[in-house]
Amino acid sequence: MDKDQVADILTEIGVLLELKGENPFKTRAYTNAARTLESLTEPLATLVAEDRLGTIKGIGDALQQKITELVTTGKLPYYEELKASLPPGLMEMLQIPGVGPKKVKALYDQLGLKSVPDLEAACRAGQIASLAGFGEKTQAKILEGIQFRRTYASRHLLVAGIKAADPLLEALREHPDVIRCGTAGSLRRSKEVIGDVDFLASSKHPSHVLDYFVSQPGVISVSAKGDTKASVILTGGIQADLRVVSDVEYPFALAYFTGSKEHNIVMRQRAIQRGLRLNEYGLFRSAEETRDPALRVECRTEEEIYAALDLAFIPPELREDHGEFAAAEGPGFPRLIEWSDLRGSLHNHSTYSDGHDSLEAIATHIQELGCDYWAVTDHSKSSVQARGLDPARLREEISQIKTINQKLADEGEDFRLLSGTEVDILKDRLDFDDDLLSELEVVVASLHAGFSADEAENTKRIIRAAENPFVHMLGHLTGRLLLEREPYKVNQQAVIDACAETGTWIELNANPRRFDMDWRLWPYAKSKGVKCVINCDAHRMEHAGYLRLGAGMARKGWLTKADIINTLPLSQLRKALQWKRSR
Ligand code: DGT
Ligand code: CA
Ligand code: CA
Ligand code: ZN
Repeated sequence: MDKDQVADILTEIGVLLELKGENPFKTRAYTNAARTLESLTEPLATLVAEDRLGTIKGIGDALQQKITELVTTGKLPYYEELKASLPPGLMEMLQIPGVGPKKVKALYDQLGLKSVPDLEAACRAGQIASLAGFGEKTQAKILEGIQFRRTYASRHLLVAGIKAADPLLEALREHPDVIRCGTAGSLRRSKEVIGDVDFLASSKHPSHVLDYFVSQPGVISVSAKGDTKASVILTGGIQADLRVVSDVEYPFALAYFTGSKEHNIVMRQRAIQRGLRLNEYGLFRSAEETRDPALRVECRTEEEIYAALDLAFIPPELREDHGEFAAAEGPGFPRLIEWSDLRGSLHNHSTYSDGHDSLEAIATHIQELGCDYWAVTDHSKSSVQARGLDPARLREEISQIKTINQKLADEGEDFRLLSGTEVDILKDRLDFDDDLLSELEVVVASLHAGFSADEAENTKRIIRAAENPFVHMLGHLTGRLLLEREPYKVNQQAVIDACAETGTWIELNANPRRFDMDWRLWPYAKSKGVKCVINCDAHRMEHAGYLRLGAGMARKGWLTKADIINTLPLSQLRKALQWKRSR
């Protein structure tokens, strides 16, 4: 065991002794010894081997013995026994802000609380407030701390990160001392789920920028603040880092902190092969690690860094070491899809099923947004919980859509609603028969309920849906809900092959909880010639904004405008909707 591992155990012993109510001198001896070890300049093993531990101030006989035991055997029965004598949940209780060993001991001794869930329940029952030394305020604070920890310790949807980051980025842009700024990390790479948000800024006065940043309204607490970096918790419990660098360093820091780690490793290797060193501070003409400005290869932008390593610029979304280097060494990248290329969404809901808005309201609002078309694909009758339509209601909806479109035409508007359905894939058939499907302009087929635990069975059902000549596309292929529900089992590659065979499109569901089919599979689908449809699956008009997120995810899947059906203008879309039916 090295000194850091030993120090950690001594610190823990100190805490455990405090929880046991040992006298403060004894507990402090352990904590102090841990600090001393951490600042040692020579290896602990040497001190032990030469029997010199006793010469260090503050390490008495008992401690010498324990440290020696840890260094030589890697074990300490005294520590194991101490740990076993207390409920393991107590250590976790200590991680809640404002709850120290004294409080944990009181809670354990007086109320028998052994874990964070125990503590939460006691707070809710109002039992903490009446304990000596606690009170209402402390109780509320503990409860808040528990909830806080639960949220920010976890991972977050991309959309939550963007929502939290946008106002702060706006604020940074406005600050007079900020030269350049942006987001980095997984958010910039458009990962579907993120750990934390990374901001980067360049400035001549980092401390001004940091002071300003931590005092923004979106910042609910400051976890750490130094000369060039701050870590904070944003509204919604998302952790964020801001790093402030010089403007010369900015492009290098941006590339480094955008990652991914895997991408960075390849970049660094390429630099080394060229006799250079790449790190967060720069690209240096050097054979070893350095940050000497005199050796820096000047790059004003990320583009210039890639060029210096003989690479085409790699869009941030592709920096996952998923084949981007081969492309960047060769021909470079085609122009990836931009969200403004999208002209509408082909899977959406209205008040006919479980949507929030009426057909009229949808038509008015979506047209104002500048879309060319919007398919209304309400649920089919088996989706009872989503108020699925029976054939009669669906025909009623088709007729109302015709009326609305007629009115639009009379007013000289080009925008159109498209009639459709999101038809349930049932065990051995689709929820509507082919006659009815043939009356609809857009048919999305989705597996909603009753999927099997058997991958082969699910795959078979979905492929059968793809084989139906009236099904244009498959909706949310795996049914996953990010951070909530695992995907059901399905052989996605086999489904893609079947879609290639039958001329069926696959949805990229742009709902930020879904992003399904996953970006990792799109390069394969593309190689098979399977087209993508980026759909909002809107249940409210505001969900039209998902198109932007969906485009980010499609970029991550290497897709271009030509790969995506809903970039087509209405007349061409109508033709495309006939392809499969006329085969
Ligand atoms: P996240 O926050 O878990 O969603 O993922 P990232 O990618 O945002 O990771 P984060 O926030 O830990 O760090 C931001 C970037 O900094 C990361 O994408 C690459 C770079 N980075 C961080 N640690 C390392 C490292 O140990 N080695 C290398 N090469 N790069 C690193
Ligand atoms: Ca991050
Ligand atoms: Ca980070
Ligand atoms: Zn739907």
